Amino acid sequence: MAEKSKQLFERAQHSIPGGVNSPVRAFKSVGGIPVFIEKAKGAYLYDVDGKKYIDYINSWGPMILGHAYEPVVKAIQDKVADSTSFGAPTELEIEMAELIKSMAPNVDLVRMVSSGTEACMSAIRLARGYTGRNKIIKFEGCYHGHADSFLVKAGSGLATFNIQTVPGVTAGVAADTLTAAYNDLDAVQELVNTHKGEIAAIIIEPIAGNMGCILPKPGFLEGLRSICDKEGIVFIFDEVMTGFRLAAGGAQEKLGINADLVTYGKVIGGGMPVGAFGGKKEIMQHIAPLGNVYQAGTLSGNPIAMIAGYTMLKTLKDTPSVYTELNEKTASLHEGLDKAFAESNVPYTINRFGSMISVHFSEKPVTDFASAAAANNALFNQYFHAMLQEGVYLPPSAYESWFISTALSTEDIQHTVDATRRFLKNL
Ligand code: KE4
Repeated sequence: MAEKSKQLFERAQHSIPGGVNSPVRAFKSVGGIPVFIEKAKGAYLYDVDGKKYIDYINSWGPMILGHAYEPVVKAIQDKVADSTSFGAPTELEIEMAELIKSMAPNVDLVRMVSSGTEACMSAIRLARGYTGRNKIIKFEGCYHGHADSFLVKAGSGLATFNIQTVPGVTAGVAADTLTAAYNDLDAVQELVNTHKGEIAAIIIEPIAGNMGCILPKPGFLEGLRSICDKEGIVFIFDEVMTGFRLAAGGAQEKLGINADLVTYGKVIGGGMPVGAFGGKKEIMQHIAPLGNVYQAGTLSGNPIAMIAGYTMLKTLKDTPSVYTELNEKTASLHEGLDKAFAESNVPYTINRFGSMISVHFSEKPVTDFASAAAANNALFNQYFHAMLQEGVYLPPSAYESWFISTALSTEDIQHTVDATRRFLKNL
């Protein structure tokens, strides 16, 4: 089984740390050998041994319209002949910025970068430069990329591998990152009282996706908004996962809450390396070359990445029914899984918002990192492998949201539910 993947994984480890270019791909927490992918189309991945999988990762979010979405593929093919990068301004970057502004609320100016990490890192630096303050508040289990300031009680791969403190992140940097539990507004108020006038920003995943999918309790985000208004703190929505996925206007639109700065990644690039940060002119105008908060990138606004992202976003903007379809498919998956679990005596809880969903083997509600960590994640790891055998590719960690694409069919959903039922029966 997976002979070629096994050989490739062994070979990869001689030249790539851990054999992968991003830790979450290594199956380290779920165990076993990562499958190496040959190609993908629509809702399906095909590994190097020819096995087909229903894909619930979708490149960790970008493949919202399914893999190898024709218009994006064609746009890239047409564009690439005119060179892959200029390092000089282009009209396409203006069109991309204008398109983002037409979709995202509260974005007067937007700067393109090449990853979600770069977007979040730049937004934090901007908030610090704008306020003249040093500290930030982030939430335990949220992941904002791998910039030093964020690697404190972070989610995603750090939670998966239980990395509490990251070697190389200095005590000085870590000291400027304050943390609170997700959904704990009192803890945030306490931090703000203790560090009066020192906090530049509160950064949050408005719907968290890096400790599984975790929803904000009613009033939580509204409470953070009012604390930021009162204290002159920059409120940053990290919408790298939720942006253009929950709605054309992301979580800001869906939840009706205004952020001061918003960061994007994943869907915005249609699978190409793109991130962005944007917000009110009053803040964004501090970014170089307008202001002195320096931020730069050789391949920022790269024409190939831009045409891929522009084609993706334009499709999402022009076809709002995509969001209804995504939500309906996710609801139907939720319903099917719920039925399968309810028939078993296995404790579980399913969290869902829009097309983000996660299954937790927990009898208690999962509302923050502690409750996600307290679930029976060893059982999740067993579930992961049982589903992989059944040709269902889930994120290889209980600390990840599943991602749905419009390419998912009713049959795919039914197979996922049936495979889950078989797993539970065989326990
Ligand atoms: P990137 O630098 O990986 O493009 O984006 C970082 C990031 C920022 N903010 C949020 C909310 C994110 O989810 C991410 C990246 N997400 C992970 C998956 N949970 C990327 C997968 C990986 O690390 O390989």
